[in-house]
Amino acid sequence: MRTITVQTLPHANQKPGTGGLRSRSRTFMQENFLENFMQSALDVFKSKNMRAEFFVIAGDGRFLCREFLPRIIKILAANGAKRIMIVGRDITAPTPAASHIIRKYRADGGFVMSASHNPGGIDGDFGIKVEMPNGGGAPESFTDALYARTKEIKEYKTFDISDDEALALPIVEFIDATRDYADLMESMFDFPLIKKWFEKGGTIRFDAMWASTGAAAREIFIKRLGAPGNSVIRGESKPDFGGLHPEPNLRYNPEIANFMMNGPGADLGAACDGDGDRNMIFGRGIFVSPPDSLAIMTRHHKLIPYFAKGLSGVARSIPTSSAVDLVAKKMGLDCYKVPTGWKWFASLLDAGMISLCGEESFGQGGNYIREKDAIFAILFWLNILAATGKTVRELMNELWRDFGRVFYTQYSFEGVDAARVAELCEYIRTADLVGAGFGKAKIKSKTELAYTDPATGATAANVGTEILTTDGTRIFFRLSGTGTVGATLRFYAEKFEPDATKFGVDSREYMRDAVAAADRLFRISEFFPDAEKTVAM
Ligand code: VG1
Ligand code: CO
Repeated sequence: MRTITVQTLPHANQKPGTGGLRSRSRTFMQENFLENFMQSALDVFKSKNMRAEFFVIAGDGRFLCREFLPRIIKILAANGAKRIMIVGRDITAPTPAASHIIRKYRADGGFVMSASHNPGGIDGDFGIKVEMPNGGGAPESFTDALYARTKEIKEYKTFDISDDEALALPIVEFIDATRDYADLMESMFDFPLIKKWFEKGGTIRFDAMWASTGAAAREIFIKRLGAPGNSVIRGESKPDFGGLHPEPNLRYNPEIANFMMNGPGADLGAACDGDGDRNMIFGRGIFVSPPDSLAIMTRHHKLIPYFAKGLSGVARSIPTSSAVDLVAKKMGLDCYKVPTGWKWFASLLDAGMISLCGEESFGQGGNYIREKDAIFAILFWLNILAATGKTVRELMNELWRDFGRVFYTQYSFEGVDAARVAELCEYIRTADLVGAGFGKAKIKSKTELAYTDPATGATAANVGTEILTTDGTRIFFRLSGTGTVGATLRFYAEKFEPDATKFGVDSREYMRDAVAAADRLFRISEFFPDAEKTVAM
């Protein structure tokens, strides 16, 4: 095989964010953009003395996945890879399935071609998640070194062979994208019990949003569990996700929301994102917020065969509401709070400190892999429904009755002017807001949060700003790290409500005054007079 060394010039903006490197597809199509990033990643593996011989390559099926596959293979091979395992011939698999395969086959790491919930297609986004031997995203120590490397790269190694020859290299093997993953799910949940629940008429409506989970969902829900044949919708994989923005929340998936809230509905409604790590859950006429979903999972974990012996601890991201804290406290479980990004859970999972965790952005997962997992979360719910015989609404009512309800809302200003965002952040950071009015209440504290990982000692600065008020509202605010245009600001607001007569109120309605007060406090209409507010929940 002929290894060649190609001269290259650095590309700007190859800094990985919350979940890998993301850019416009057209940016990724620039000469050597992909090659520079891949070579830099491999250089970091080597500089950190990590083994770099066996890699898994996966993708969520979006535009460029198939085209980039042979180019990635050539670079890995030219850099000494001895084994390359590809998840599915069509490069369409959920990220959690890739995480499982890295772990199961003990690979040295992996590359997942996905920009997750960002739209796909030539005018959409592309991305690469760099995965570690634990099956989780690279920590900041790795991505910082990777970014530094991309700024000085001068050459990369590749094979001088055709794309077809690359795919046919003897070190390349293709494995079934669904089987290992479905087997794993079957080993964790009570499939016979869920099967009976479907036999007795239980129904699910699962929306794959034309992305990566359709095949796994059909295999698991319909084939193995016997759900009705029409349970999976938008289940074919399309390179541009049919033009959808595959982000399961109330803003970007009004279809499933409408089907579940206004009928005809199903016993369980769910949707997932582009790469199958996020999920949105509904019962008949009821939306379950992700923080509440994590609280329910924690509360009922003993019903899941895999968790029957108990949890070592739980964790949530800092922007997630405190609903799970209340449950964990009563159950005597440790509850950790980590910065945004699944890698912060991964180190606690590696250390055995937690076995279940979740973030507000529609993701939960456990210690069996190192990524969040949509189908896992949906099976968790199915298992609870089947084991208790209760409805989603009954389970939610019980949660609120026993612990109180933590009302929660999340909204963003997406792709706004980065310079204005910098000004706003500076204003919030420097303004003396403590004591300022907040509706009928006052601001009690304003804190810039930093974090030290209790397992590894790794630190994170700029986690976000937390504002507490005298009426018990918590506002959290941070910059997104997954956008590809301008800057995206995220706001999170929660308030604990013990009064049962108020539990039935819609959370966006309940939080309306607090959001209006926060907008005034942060002078949002001055900074972003025209920006649309994206309300996720
Ligand atoms: C968002 C979410 C975060 C999630 C990340 C990756 O990040 O807020 O919770 O971990 O996306 O999700 P940000 O920085 O834009 O807020 V995904 O589904 O890659 O894998
Ligand atoms: Co995702």
